[in-house]
Amino acid sequence: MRETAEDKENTMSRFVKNKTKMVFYFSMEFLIGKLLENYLINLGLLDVVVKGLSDLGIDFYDLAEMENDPGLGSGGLGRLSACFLDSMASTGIAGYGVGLRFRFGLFKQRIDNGYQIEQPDAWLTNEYPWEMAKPSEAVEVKFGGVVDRTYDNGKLGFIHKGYDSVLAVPYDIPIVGYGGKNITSLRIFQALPMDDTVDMQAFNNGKYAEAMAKKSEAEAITCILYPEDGQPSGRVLRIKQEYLMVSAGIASILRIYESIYGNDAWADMPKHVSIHINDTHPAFCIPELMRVLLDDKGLEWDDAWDITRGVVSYTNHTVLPEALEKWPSDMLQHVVPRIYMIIEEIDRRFKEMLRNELGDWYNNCRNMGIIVDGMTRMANLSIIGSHHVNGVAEIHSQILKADLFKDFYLMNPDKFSNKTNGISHRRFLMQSNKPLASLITDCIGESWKKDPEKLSGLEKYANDKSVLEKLAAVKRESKARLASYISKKSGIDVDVDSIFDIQVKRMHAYKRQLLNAFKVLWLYNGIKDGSVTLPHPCVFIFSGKAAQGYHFAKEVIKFICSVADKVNSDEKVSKVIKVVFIENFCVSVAQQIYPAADISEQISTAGMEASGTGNMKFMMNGAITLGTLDGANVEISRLVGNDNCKIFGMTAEEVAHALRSREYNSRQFVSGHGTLSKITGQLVDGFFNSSGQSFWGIHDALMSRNDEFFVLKDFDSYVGAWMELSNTYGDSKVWNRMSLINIAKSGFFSSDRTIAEYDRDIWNTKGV
Ligand code: 26W
Repeated sequence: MRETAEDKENTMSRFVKNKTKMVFYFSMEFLIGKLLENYLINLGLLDVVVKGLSDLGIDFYDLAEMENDPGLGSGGLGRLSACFLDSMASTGIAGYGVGLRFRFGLFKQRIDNGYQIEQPDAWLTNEYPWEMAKPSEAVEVKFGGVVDRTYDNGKLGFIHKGYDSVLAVPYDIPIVGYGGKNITSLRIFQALPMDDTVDMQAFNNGKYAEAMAKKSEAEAITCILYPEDGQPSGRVLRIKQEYLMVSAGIASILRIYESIYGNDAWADMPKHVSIHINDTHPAFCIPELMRVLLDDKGLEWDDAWDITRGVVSYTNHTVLPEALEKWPSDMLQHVVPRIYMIIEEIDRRFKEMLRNELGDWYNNCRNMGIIVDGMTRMANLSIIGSHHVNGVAEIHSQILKADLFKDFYLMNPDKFSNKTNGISHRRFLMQSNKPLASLITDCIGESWKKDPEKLSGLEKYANDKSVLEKLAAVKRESKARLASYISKKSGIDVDVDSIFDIQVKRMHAYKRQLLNAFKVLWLYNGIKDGSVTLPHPCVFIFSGKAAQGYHFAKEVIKFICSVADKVNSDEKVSKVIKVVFIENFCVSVAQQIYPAADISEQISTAGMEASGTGNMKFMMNGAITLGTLDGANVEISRLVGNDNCKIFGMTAEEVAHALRSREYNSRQFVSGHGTLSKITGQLVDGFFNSSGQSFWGIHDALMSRNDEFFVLKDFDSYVGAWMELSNTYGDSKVWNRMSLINIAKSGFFSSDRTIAEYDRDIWNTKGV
C-alpha cells in the first residue's frame, strides 16, 4: 500500500512536471468493486502473490473474498464511472474521480419469502483498507444564509453572510492502471461538522438530540446515496450532497491548478483542466466554478463564463422524464443562495440571447430555459454551461438530438456527439473469466489485453473444432462455478448442461423483467399441459435490486420468486426448466454471473434504455444477446450480425408512434389473445395463492394503465425469438461459433475505446 501511495505521488508529479492536462470526472456514483485482485493484476503481481500465499497454506481467493465491495452507486452509471477511471489510468490519461464517501452504500438486498428486504451496507465499520484520509486538505462548504451586494470603488461584489458551514474531508482511493505505470485516484468527500463541539447548554438540560443536532445534520449529508426526495427535507439533502461534492471537488482542483500555473492564469484553464459531469448530479460545477472565479478570483463575468464553458463537459445517461433532475427554485435559493443567484444570471443572459437571436424566446424555446415555472432544470443548465454534450449509445444520442434536447441541438449541432459506453475488459474478462482469458491468449497471444480490438483475431477460429470445443468447456466451467454459488446461496440445484438464460440489472418497469417472467410462466403452463416441449432444459436466472420506494419493481421481484416456486416445485416442469433469483446484485456478484451466461436478456422497451453496459459484459464473455433494438444492443447487433444475436420487438419509432397515436389498447389486445388472457388472469385468480399473493399492481399496470412498456404487445415476438434461439443451442457447433464471434467483436466495447473517444473529441488532453 505504501508503495502504491508513493507511485501515486510519482504519477501526479509527472503530470505536474509535464503540465499534462488533467480530467476531473465528477460522479455521484462510483461502483469500484473489490480492489485487491484488480491492483495485483494491474501491477503484474497476482501470480506471485497467489503462489506465495499458497506456500503459506493460504488461499488467495478466500482472502480476496473478505474484502468489502463498496456500494457507492446504484447501477450502470456508477459502474461506468469506475470502468472509466480504470481506462484513464491504463491508457495514460491524467484522470481523477471526484465523488462522495457515503457512510452506507446502496442497501444489501435479501430475499425473504420472495420479498426484497433492505439491509444497511455499513461498509466502513471495519475500516476500508484502500482509502487514505487527507484531513489537511479538508475544505469548508457553505449552506444557507444571505448574500449582500457591496460596491468597492464602483465594482460590484457579493458577501455571503449568516451561512452554516460543513467540513468536506477528502479520502483518496488509488486507481492502478494496467501495467502499473500510472496510479491516479478517486477522491471521495465526507461531510463533518466544522468543529466537533456539542451545545453544552442543551446537553446539560437533557436535550441530547438537540445538543448533537449540528453534528448529525452535517453527517447526514454523506450518510446515504440518493435519499428519498418525495419530501422537501429529502430534496434539501440531495441538493446539499450535490453541492458539497462539487464545491469541495472544485476547491481541490483550484488548489492543484494554482500550485502549477499560479494565481493569474485563469484564462488558460481550459487548456489544462477538464471537468466532466456524469449526468446532472454534479451540474453545480458550472455555477460553482463561476462563483469562485467571480467572487474569489475577481474575474469579470464574460471571462469567467468563457473559462467555465471551456472546462466543463456533460454526459446525459437517461431520457426518462422522472429521472431528469429539477429542483424547486425557492429551495435552491434557500440552500445555496449565491449559487442560485449565479444560475439566475446564467438563465437571464441565455434567455436574452435567445430573444435577440430568435425573437420571442418564451414562445419558441420555453423548453430551453433553466428556470421555468419555479423549477430549475439541471439538464438545461448542464447543456448551456458546457462545451460538449454527449449521449451513451448511438440510438440514445440520436434521441437527444431529435427529441429531448432538440432545440439545443438545432442551435448548436457541433456541441452534441455520441460516445458509446464501454466496460473494462480487464475486470470483466481478464479478472472475472480467467479460463476464457487464457484460451484467448493461447489463440491470439497477449496483445488483446492492451489493445482489446485485437480480440478480432479470434474470428479466424470460427470454424476451428478444437477451439470451439475448448470454448464450450470454458463456458461449462463458469456455469459450474455459478451453479455451486446458486446452490450455496439458495439451495436450488441447477443442471450445468441446461441453457443459462440470464437477466441481471436494476429492477425497472422499462427493463421489462416482467416480460421475461411472463415467458417463464408461459413455458410452465405449456410444459404442464403438454402444448410446449423444449428441446433443451433451461435455467432462468434473475438478479437486481429495486429502489426502496418503487412498489411496482418490488412486486415484480415477488412475482418472479412466485413463478420460481411454482416451477421449481413441480416435478414435471422442474425437469425441464428452473428459475433462480440471486440476491444482492453488486459488482462482485456480477463478476461471477457474466461468464456463465449462454443467453443475455436485453429486453427493454425500445427507446428507453440509454445504453446498457451489462449487455457488453455478457457479450464479451460469449453470451448471445436476445434483445430489442435499444441502447447499445443496436451496436452489438450491427457488429455481430443477425446470425449471431436475436433481435425482436417494437422499434423505438414504433414505440413513439404507439404512445403518440394512442392506437394501442392493451385490454383489447389481451382479449383476443388466449395465452396472454390466461397469464394476466393468473396474476389475480388465485393461481399464486400458495405463495400468499395476488399481483394486482402488475395487473393494473398492464390492463388499467394500458401497458405503458408494451410488455403484452412484444410478448409474441419475444417468445418466438427465444424459442428460435433456444432451439439453436442444440447445435453446439453453431452455438459455439456464435459465442466465439461475439467475443471476437467485443473489443469495440472496451472502455479504453470509449475513453479514447472522449479524449479525442471532448477533453483533448494530448492537445488539439
Ligand atoms: C435518483 C436520481 C437518478 C436519476 C438518474 C439517479 C441516477 C440516474 C442515472 C442517470 C440512471 C443510470 O444509471 N442510467 C444508466 O446509465 C448507464 C451508463 O451510461 C446506461 O448504460 C444505462 O442505460 C442507463 O440507464
